[in-house]
Order: sequence, then structure tokens, then C-alpha cells
Amino acid sequence: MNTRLKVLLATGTALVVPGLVSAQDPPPTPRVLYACYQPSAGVVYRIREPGLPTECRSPVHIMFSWNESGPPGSPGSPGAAGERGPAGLACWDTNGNGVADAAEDKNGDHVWDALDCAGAAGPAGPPGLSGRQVVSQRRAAPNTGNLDFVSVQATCPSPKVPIGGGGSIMRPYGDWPDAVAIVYSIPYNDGWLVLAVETEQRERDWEVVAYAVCALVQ
Ligand SMILES: [Ca+2]
Ligand SMILES: [Ca+2]
Ligand SMILES: [Ca+2]
Repeated sequence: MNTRLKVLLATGTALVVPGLVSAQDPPPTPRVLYACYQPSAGVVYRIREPGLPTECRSPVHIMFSWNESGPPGSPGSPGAAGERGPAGLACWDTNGNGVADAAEDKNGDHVWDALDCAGAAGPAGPPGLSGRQVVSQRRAAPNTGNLDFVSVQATCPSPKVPIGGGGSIMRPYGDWPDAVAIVYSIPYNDGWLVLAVETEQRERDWEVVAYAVCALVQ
């Protein structure tokens, strides 16, 4: 250890470690330290500290000073890029172990992908229709000298029920019937009911056909 360093240590100079100062703290006011150099002995000694002289012990000693901390250094260069992080977890990896476990192949296709990430089954939807079919039934009106009428019902095969229906008035050979009207065409029990009447007296053959649109309602 050289003589100059011995003197500095003997006077209790504190060592300042710049790295321990927070970047957010305001820069401290640098303290000025004073010392004297004795050329004949190659010795340096501190002054202007508590318990020490305020001036050099001899006019031939050379006083000098320095700041406790130097000016800020220039910014360092950017650091190297960090290492690539581990891969994220797949949505099917429900236990998060990074392994394609058999239980995580929800659809059983031996492929672990987004298709295995479906949530739980939702609630059942509203009842739907199936087995739609149209059934019909015809009935001839009596041919009398009165205002004749006739009703007929098309019945759905069980367990189907009517979801719609209608009726028509027919004459043999396809003629248009006149003076005959449908009074009602309505759902009735498990089918569709149609009633037609002569609005004026006629003596001719005519008939009514009822149609029921049937379906299974679940
Ligand atoms: Ca897993
Ligand atoms: Ca799968
Ligand atoms: Ca008649």
C-alpha cells in the first residue's frame, strides 16, 4: 500500500459507490475535500475537516482539493436482448403441464387443438318440430233440396299434432262450385276441421277436403 493511500485511509475518507444512488434521487451536491501534499516526504494529509487544521502545516506544502463525487457519466449503451421466454400454454392444456394428456383430447380425435377447447355444453334449446307431413280427408255433401252443409276433419297420426291446415271445396270433374262457402277452417283436437255450406239452394254434388299439417312437437 503506498504512502498516499495510507494517508487517505488514516483520515477516514468515506468511499462513495455511485451505483448505490437511486436514479430517481436528486443528484447530491458534491462535497469539496481538501488536502496538502508534502513534497519532501511524499505525504498527503487532509485538512478542513473536523479536528483537522484549516490550512497546510507549512507554506511549502501544496494544498489541493477535489470533489467527493465526479460529474455524471455518459449513458451506457443498451443492453443485449433478453432470452426468448417459454411458450405459452395451449387452451387445451387444462392442467398446465405442457403435455398433451389423454383427458385433454376432449373430442377424442387424437389431436390436441382448439377443437378440444370448447366449453361445457349449453342448456337445451326450445322444443323443435320434426316429422312434418300433410294429411287430408274429403267428404261429399248431401245433394238435397235444402241448404246442404258438410264438415270433415283431417286427423294427424299419433303422436303428431296439427301445426296448420286448411280446406277446399271441390266439384266432380273439377268444376268451380258456386253458392258454397267455407264457414270455418280451424284446428280441432288432433286434426283440422272444415265446415262448408250452401249459401243458396243447389242440387248438385260437391265435397269438402280438409288438410292438416302435422308434426312431432318435442
Ligand atoms: Ca396437459
Ligand atoms: Ca382433439
Ligand atoms: Ca241442396
